[in-house]
Amino acid sequence: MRLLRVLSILLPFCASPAAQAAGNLAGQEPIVVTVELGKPGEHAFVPNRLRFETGKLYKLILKNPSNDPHYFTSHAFSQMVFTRKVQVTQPRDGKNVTLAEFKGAIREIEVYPGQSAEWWFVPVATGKVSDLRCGISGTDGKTHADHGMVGEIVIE
Ligand SMILES: [Cu+2]
Repeated sequence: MRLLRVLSILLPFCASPAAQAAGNLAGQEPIVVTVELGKPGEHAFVPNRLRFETGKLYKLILKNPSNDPHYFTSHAFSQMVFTRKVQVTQPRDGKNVTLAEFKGAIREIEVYPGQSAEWWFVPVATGKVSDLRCGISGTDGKTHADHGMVGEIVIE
């Protein structure tokens, strides 16, 4: 099984201090991927197709440039990654300042209008999932997903 093979590669890195020198994910430069949650007048993920590779460290920036809160929810995806941390950041004096850091398994992230969050993770299983969605309900009783705020994630 592919998941087990990747875990068997990753786990020794956590096991002993000696191994950290060679495979320390904390010291690895992340691959930065940005997804915008919503755009003016439209509920959508931009882009709505994401591609990652197992064993690499990613910093997924979830940026909400719209006037509505939005969720980044994919339960299938959350089962296929090892989360290193989630950070809440805010621009201050031209720099991005970290306000808070969360560790542990993450299932979904909500980002408020004009704000952003960073999900740092390492994919540990391959596959294609199409349950990425924003489940927030609008005043019309429909969810943002009903309006097209859905997406697909491929892990190779
Ligand atoms: Cu939404």
